[in-house]
Amino acid sequence: MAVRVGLIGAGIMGGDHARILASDVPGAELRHICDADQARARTVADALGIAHVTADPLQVINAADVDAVLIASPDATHAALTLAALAAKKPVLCEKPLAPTSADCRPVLDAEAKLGKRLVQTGFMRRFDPAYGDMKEAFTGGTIGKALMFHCFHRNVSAPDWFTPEMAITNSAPHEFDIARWLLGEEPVSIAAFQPRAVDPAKPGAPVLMVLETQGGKLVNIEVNVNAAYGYDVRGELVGEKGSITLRQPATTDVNVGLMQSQPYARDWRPRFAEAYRRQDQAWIRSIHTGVPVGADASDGYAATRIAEAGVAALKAGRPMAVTLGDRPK
Ligand code: ISE
Repeated sequence: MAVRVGLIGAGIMGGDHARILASDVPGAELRHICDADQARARTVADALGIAHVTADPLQVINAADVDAVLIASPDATHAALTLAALAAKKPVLCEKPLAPTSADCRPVLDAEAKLGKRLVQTGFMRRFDPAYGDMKEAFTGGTIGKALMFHCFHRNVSAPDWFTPEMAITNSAPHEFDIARWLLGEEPVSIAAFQPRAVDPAKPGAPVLMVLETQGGKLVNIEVNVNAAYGYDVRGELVGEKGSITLRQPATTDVNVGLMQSQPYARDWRPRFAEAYRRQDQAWIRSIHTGVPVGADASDGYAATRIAEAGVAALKAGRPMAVTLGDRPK
């Protein structure tokens, strides 16, 4: 039996998830698509043969022919729509962040705990990325010995028009907050945040440099520059006592011409992490068939948002802030 999916959001991520579910995920059937922009939703539906188009997300979540919900609407809607999916007792893959504030995440954790069953997967797709997976396998296999530092660069071409100055920390950096927790297996205990005085901090996407310290005394430095201009560029290097492991940019060709060798950068995260999204969505549907949850859960979504809140506070205060992840229900 196929898992019948209701998709909420037909924008940059909703459209990509629709394409992935329709073409790369055996065992999934996309039945409903919802977006406030009906024309946009209709365009995706017509291209992929999706039966139902609506502007009402609750109609999708509660539809009798929807078994599972994928939320790819604006960040501020994520928690409320996830709560509605939990109320309908339907598995939900919610794009990151779970919510822009930890206060909005909390009811999701409590509602799921009350159900006594894990139904929420938070869309930290880098956990499914082959390169990060190889990095974690090498590290846990002892290749580089004890981890000391994790260097992260997260660069976008340019900030979208809906991007606010804080979103470098609350919208982009949660990927690094989550992948660092997943990779190191440790929680951060403090975060410091800086911005170059050469930039206008009020400019959406102004660069932010953060340094986290973990329970075990490891350092994670994260540069987020959403106006990098030259390309979409995500880098990582895990440094240990015996060596380091560096992410390689996925490339299929080198172009050799005019005494130069070059490789293209992706324009945005979709091609850069295409395999991660594919594997994430396939694993989600497989988990619904098997009943064995996978990937980041609601508690991971809460943790990433808590770290982001501390990062925003640290930037404003001009000093390191403690990261407290509180008591999270199992
Ligand atoms: C976006 O929401 C993502 O998830 C991308 O991975 C990230 O690079 C981008 O900055 C975010 O806005």
